[in-house]
Amino acid sequence: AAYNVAIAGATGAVGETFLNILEERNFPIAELKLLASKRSAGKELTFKGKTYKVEELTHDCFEGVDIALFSAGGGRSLEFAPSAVKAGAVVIDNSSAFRMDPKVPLVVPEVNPEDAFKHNGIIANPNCTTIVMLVALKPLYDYSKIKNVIVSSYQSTSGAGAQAMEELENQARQWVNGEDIVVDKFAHQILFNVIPHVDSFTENGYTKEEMKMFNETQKMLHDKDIKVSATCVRVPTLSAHSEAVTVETVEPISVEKARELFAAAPGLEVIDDPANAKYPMPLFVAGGDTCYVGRIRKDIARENTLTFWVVGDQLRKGAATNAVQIAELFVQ
Ligand code: A2P
Ligand code: 11C
Repeated sequence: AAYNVAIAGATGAVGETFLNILEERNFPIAELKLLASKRSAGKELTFKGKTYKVEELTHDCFEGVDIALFSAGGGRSLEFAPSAVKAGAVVIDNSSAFRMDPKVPLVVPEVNPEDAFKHNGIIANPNCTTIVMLVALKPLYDYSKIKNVIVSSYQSTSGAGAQAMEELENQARQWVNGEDIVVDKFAHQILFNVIPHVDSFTENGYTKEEMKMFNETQKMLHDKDIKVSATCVRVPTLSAHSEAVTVETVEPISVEKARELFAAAPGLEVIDDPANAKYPMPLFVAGGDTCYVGRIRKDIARENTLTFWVVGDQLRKGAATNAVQIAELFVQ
């Protein structure tokens, strides 16, 4: 069987990655519809050597669509996803709009694939930072329950969209040319800086991004006892998010056991040879679908606690690849 697929937000950073992933994985597509704002209507994009014209995202553009991949911002998902569902499509939504809706499954195929089949038309793709962390936490969780997680993220500029990534490149050019640095997408200059502020702040002092890691982890593992305390930080890298994770488990897990569990987990590889300066880094992880874990060690400050470093391409595994993998669950 082949499916009629629509991509809402096809011109964005994740949208472009959707096209690459669908092509690389040879997803069975009958017809492809590329949707974006009115500004982009008529723009041409290439898929498998064929040129497609971008159309405006509207309520009645989903006729005959089987699978609609949304990554055009939460507002667009809230407005247009119900129209896609009404037209008979299954929506896989990359925004945060529906993630905590109890009627909407939130899925990472390596973590909770069975949840995908309980959908009512919409399946939510988790936040990229949560996905990368969960791919690594799942094999540990299957061995021992997890009490709590302390995580600091090092998030690439492309997580905030294609224009935000360009802002870093532009600031580098402006700096080299001795020009004024233009700040637009981030609260501060990102070049030569780190900004402990991803998404907006909430009343408890955490940002929305940090609370996504708390809430989405509980939802996907179906475990309200897991508490995730995150500090999400934007760093001047282009692609791939990195995370320093400290996890306290109910049962002790030795470093050797953790390495074995990580190595056997789907979607995850271990690069952990610090003596030879081998550990995962965003510069080398970007462009792939695997998450990499390294710096695995026993925490010296707390009992039953492991500390490690995990890196994953957030536009691919953190967004587009994960969404296409969800679609593939239905193709199988
Ligand atoms: P457009 O390029 O026409 O603005 P990113 O996350 O990289 O910033 O991309 C956002 C994506 O969402 C783009 O494809 C963008 O299209 C799309 N988008 C933004 N606003 C709208 C809108 N009002 N209607 C439809 N698509 C939108
Ligand atoms: C970032 N994680 O890096 C964000 C982008 O909830 O889907 C994705 C936000 C989300 O800025």
